[in-house]
Amino acid sequence: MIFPSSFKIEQISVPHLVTIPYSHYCELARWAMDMSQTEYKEMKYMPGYHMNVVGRLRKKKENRSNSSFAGQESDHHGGRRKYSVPLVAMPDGTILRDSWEILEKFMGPVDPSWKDLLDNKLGISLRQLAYFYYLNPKNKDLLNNILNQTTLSERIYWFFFGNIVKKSMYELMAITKENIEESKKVIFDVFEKASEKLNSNPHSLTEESFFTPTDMAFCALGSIAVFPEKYSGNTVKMGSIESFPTDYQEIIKFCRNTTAGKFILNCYETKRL
Ligand SMILES: N[C@@H](CCC(=O)N[C@@H](CS)C(=O)NCC(=O)O)C(=O)O
Repeated sequence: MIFPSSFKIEQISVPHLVTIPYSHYCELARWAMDMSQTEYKEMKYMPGYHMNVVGRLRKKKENRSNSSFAGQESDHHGGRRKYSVPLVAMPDGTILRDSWEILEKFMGPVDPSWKDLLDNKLGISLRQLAYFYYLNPKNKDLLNNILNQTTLSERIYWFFFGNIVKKSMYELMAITKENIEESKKVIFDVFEKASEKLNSNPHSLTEESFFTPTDMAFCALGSIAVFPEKYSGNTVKMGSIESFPTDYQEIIKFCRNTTAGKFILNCYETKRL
């Protein structure tokens, strides 16, 4: 394909999920829509390229979410929420504004204290960690693998503007060596907390005996720490972990070996379509 698809919200007849396809917040939204067997279309964009479409859909402030956003890590102004994905454009003209509204609409309510921890701590820290490795020029194959799955115009855009986009991503998400150490601690802490809970109830992070929307949120947002085979329902291939830098592989192997990591791998294996 030469250009990514675009659409007019007034003309759609099924929900349109707008994503940066490899994002774990977008994966949460996608999994909720897949699992609820909703008919929908996914509109995928590379960072930078997404701003035009998303900015148009979120022009009105009421279409911006109040949950975490890329830039919160660097104390960026909340106006950045204008460009946040995922969102779902509904055929009636309304917008579901973030992964949480999408999850709750299609799967049901989420435990509020887990939501806060997953949205503001785990999701942000894992994004910082993953971008730290994916954007590093030393690991250019990781990014190239993602770019190879996009349209020609996005690849051309990244060829010319990639370095500018990367620089602004580093600043926006405060991606530094020191912050990565802090992110790792947060990730391991949340995995430990989830493992403790799952050791007492192997079915769910909640009191239920089945897979709840809260569990889906933990699995999708935590997936970037364990890279399950069916990540993204195979919408995007992230590359095999053997090709990742050794220190990144070690973090993944460590997380995979925790009770929480095993839970994520198992839920992906048995529940991800
Ligand atoms: N709390 C939001 C977080 C969404 C988020 O941070 N999305 C990132 C992708 S991981 C994003 O939109 N980045 C691009 C940008 O902000 O311009 C949600 O749950 O949807």
